[in-house]
Amino acid sequence: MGAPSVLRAGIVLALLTWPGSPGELARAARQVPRSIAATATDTLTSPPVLKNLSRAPGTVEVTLTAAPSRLALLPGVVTDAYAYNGSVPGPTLEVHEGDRVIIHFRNDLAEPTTIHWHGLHIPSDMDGSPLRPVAPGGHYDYIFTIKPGTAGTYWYHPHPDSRTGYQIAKGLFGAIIVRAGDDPLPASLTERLLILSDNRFGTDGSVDLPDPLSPQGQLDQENGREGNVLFVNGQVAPTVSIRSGELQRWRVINVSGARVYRLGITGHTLLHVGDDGGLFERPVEVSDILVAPSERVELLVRGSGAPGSQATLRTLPYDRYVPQTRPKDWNVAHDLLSVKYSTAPPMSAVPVPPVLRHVTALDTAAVTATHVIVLSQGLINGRAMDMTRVDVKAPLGGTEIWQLENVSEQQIFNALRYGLRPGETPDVQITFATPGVGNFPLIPKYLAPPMPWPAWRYMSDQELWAIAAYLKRAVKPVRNRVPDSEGPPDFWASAYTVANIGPYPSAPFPAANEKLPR
Ligand SMILES: [Cu+2]
Repeated sequence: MGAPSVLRAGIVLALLTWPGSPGELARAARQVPRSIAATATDTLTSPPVLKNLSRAPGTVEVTLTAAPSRLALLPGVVTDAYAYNGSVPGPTLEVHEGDRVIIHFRNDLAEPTTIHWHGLHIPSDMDGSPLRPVAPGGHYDYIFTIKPGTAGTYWYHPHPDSRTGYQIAKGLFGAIIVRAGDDPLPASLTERLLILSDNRFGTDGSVDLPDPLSPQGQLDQENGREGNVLFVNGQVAPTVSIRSGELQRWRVINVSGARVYRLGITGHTLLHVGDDGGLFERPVEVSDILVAPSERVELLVRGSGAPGSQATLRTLPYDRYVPQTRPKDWNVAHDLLSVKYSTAPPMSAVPVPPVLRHVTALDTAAVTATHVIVLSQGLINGRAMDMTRVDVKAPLGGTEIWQLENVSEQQIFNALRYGLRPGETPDVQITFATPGVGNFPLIPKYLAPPMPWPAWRYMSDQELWAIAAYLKRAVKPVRNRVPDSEGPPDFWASAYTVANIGPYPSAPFPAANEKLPR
């Protein structure tokens, strides 16, 4: 097939986290927490874990099939869905750092699909990009090795050209957990996986995916498609148990197409211990936390309530909308999950390590290039996605600063873990550390959601992929630049230097007569 365009950017980033191993905190290798298991009073269930067919040490070999399924996604109603191995969410892929992973994938859908391993640092031909569709009835073996230092929470989903949002809305998504040999958090903690999704259904139970030209379809494009039914692991308002004084480890993944969650538990604060790039250096105490589409967070939930009491995990109001299309209920909190305290007496507090791992900042003195990335209505630097064109070439091992400018009228949720408000211009710093085409960050401190971008639903998946190709590489806000530029940046002229990056195959942008849309 043709040249992999943007992906050939071959960009891989290194982040601000170079995990060290805080020896004093290191724990026995390959310990798996008492996890993800429900207790007698939990109604929340977890997706099944993919069965490892291999007996070879350090090898995880599994089979995954995407197929149409008729499932009761809503109680009492049968929905024509898509499912991985028959379940929504799909089964969880659990691996350890260093594992060789073999996934025998079969596509039993009537349309092409792929599996994208969101956030994992793997070769591009193994990452299920739109460039490598698996035909209906076809199969593909995804084979990759989990890099050291990449422990964390990830997810997988289809990434075919133009149909990504559709296929995820139909039910194709699942969790990935990469475990560390030296996880600093006690393995004795109850660990929970919370996959947050939303969806909308017709009266006949079908997934509501309206014609893009219909009023609802246009609203979906304007705001991103939000659903009115909120699921946790495919369940509506389930219950989890906790004991007074207990410390629980929650891994949260937002697989929703557009909904931004602002999570809080009534009467509780949360210890935010990790995100897309795994554990932080230090826990951060928060009252609530924003989780954008595709983002993952790790939380420690402390059972500060009294025996027998109850609390609620809710998503709190967050205004990411333009006034004209703001949903009526945007300022209402939605319940996601009940947290029920057992009547057992409080247990003694479990200490949280003050330092989870060592994180080394990137060296800004070694920056090889600075790029201005202007995000506007469906375009990056005025250009639409083209899979045959290469937009960025980056030197292997180089570190670059990318200035992201949002000149659209909406917030853009991206690699930076927060909304990029109109006019906001953070810098991000990236390093290119893995050879190859369209590779993924060596250590993904922040990864962009390739598909479900609230402000970018105007665009085709190809265009979204173009943004992803840029922003997946974004790592660390370096500083905030004065939002002085609303016109086309002097992008290639100043940022692209042959000496640093090598010859570029197409004309510089912008040409004198090109203007960014407003
Ligand atoms: Cu993804």
